[in-house]
Parts: sequence; structure tokens; C-alpha cells
Amino acid sequence: MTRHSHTNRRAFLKTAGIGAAAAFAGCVGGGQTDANAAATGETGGEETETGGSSAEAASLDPAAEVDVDRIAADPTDVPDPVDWDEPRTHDVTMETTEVTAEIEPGVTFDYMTFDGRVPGPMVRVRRGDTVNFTLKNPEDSGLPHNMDFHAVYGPGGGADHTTIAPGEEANIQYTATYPGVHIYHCAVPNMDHHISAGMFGAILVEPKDGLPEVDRELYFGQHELYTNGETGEEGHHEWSVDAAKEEDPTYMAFNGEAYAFTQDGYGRIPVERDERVRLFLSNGGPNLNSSWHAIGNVWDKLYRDGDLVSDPARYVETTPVAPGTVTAAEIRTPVPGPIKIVDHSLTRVARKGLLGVLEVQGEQNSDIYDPDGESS
Ligand SMILES: [Cu+2]
Repeated sequence: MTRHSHTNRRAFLKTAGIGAAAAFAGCVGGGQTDANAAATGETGGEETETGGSSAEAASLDPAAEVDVDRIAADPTDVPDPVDWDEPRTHDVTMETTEVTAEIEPGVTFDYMTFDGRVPGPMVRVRRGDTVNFTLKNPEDSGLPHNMDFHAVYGPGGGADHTTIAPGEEANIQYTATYPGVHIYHCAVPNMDHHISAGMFGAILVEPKDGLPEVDRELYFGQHELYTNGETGEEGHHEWSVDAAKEEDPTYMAFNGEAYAFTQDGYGRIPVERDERVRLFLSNGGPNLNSSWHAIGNVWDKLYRDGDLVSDPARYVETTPVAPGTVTAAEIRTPVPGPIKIVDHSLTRVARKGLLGVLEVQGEQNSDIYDPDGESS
């Protein structure tokens, strides 16, 4: 599935004529309008077209040819739950890839990834299992990479023994001795660059008794992209160490692309009414906390900081997710319509790309929410 072209989006924005503030908070009057359309309207094509940022536009090279059509991982791509009760060994191989892709249409960036997507693939094991991990750095890479698993007792979480130059590979083996959902990331000396370019993911170590069954699981990665351009400025954006030192990201996104999981991107993520959905959020950072919130919903069960052993917290509205953390939470879906997954530092949502939308499909449930009020 490909994103709508920026040409279509611009045409749409011109006719939408709505403000960002009204849009992301909830319903904007039905029809096709989506939060991101209004939000990106303020930062994207329109300003450039009126000439307001022409000096800045001249500072960027033209958009580069992309190596891949899509860098954003599919949030539904989650390994099946643990269904074994004896320790086993998992052979896990990942490849570090350096690829050019779009942050949003017309805006290209040089990503670095584990296995060509952001976030990297989720690894799922049971407490006590062994991971036989191989990291490969292709010959055509430009940089060394490595892997720091937060699920590991050992030097650098494995990074010390997986640092490899282009053309090399490394292998480590470890036992997942403690449960929880943990981040993994590249940890070479310029680690802020590598993580900001996409090199992070999650390893889920299920407790020996497993996790409660749910109807659906979704996996997101949040992170910051620090570039030499302005948000929405078309062209090729280079990594900017100055923006990183200021902790002033050009974009913040789920799965590496601005507004990827909205009608303006790859589409909303469909779920059914009356489901229990478990979400995982890996905050790669490298620097900023997420204030994770589901608009029009609540974290029915919150596995704070990825702690899968303590009793989950209940009915939490917004939870901090620190950089270097994966948090898990469950929602219920009793009412149809959109659930907007956000970082409640909302300027990031309105202006920098950080939004994902679930679409709950099913009949109205007017006992819980009646969109027509008393009239029905
Ligand atoms: Cu790296």
C-alpha cells in the first residue's frame, strides 16, 4: 500500500479549509477530513507554495531517489504469543540497512534500520529462553553498527561484541533471564544519529506464565528526526547534529514516517468493536519523553515502563514513556470511530508528524456514547 501523493494531498488541503486545533481533538464534522491533513497543511506544501519559506527551500538538495517505497513497519506485524512452556533457543538474524526513503511525500531522508523498517522487528521470547543472535552489516553500508538489547546482562547489552564494519557479521548468545518488554537499539559512538535515523526496536520477554490473551496486538515506535530542513520542506533532509544538540526535532513520528497511519498516509488501522487491543510503544528517542495517550479512550491496563510482572495500572489517561523504554498498554473498543494515538505534547501531533489512528468498526453503542444526544 502506498501513500497518497503529495499532489493529491495539497489539492485536498486547499479544499479542506479547517484548522489544526479543531481537527486532532476529535470529530471535525465527518467526511474525509483527518487530523493530519489540517496539521500538515500548516507546515507542508501551502507555505512553500506562497513563497514564505523559499530561502529555506533553497538550502536543501532536491528530494533524493528513494531505495524503498516505505520505511514504516506495519504495526500489525507482531510475532505470535508464546505457546511453549519449556526453554528454547531462537536463532535471530538482523541486517543493518542504510536506505533513503520519504519522511512524508516529497521529503527524503537517509535512514538506518534493522531489517529495513522502523521500528526494527519485534523479537518475542519466553523468560529463560536463549537467543542466538546474528547481526549482519552489508558490504555496501557506509557505517559500522551494533546492537544493544536491554533484555541482556552483558557488556553494552551485546553492543561490545556486535560492533561490525560494513561487510562483517557478529554473533552472540544470551539467556533472556528477566521478563518485560524492552527496547533494542544501535549503540555506536554516534548513537543519537543512528537511533534518530531509525535503529531501534523491541524485544518482548514474556513471563513464564505468559501474557493475558487479547484480540489484537499493535507495535509502534516513536522517535525524533533531527534534520537540516524545516518540517514539511520538500527536498532531501540531512541529519543535523546541531538540531540534535538543541533537542529540536524537525519531525517526530510513529514508525519513522509523518502521519503514516492516517487517511493521509497508509490509512487508519482497522479494529473491531468490543475488542481488547494491546499496544506496544517503543520510544527510541533519542532524547524526548513521550506522553502517551489514546484520544477518546483510556489505558485500561497499563504495563508501566514495560513491567509485565507487577499488576498493571488501571484506567490511566496519559503515561510517560521515557526514551529507551517500551511500554505496553491495553485498550477496550466499545464505541465505533477513530481512536487517535498521540504523544500528548500536542505540538508534536499538530506540527511534527506524531499521530496514528485506529478506526473502530461496528454498530453504534448508544448506551456508552450517543453521537446524536437525546434525539435518538
Ligand atoms: Cu548503527
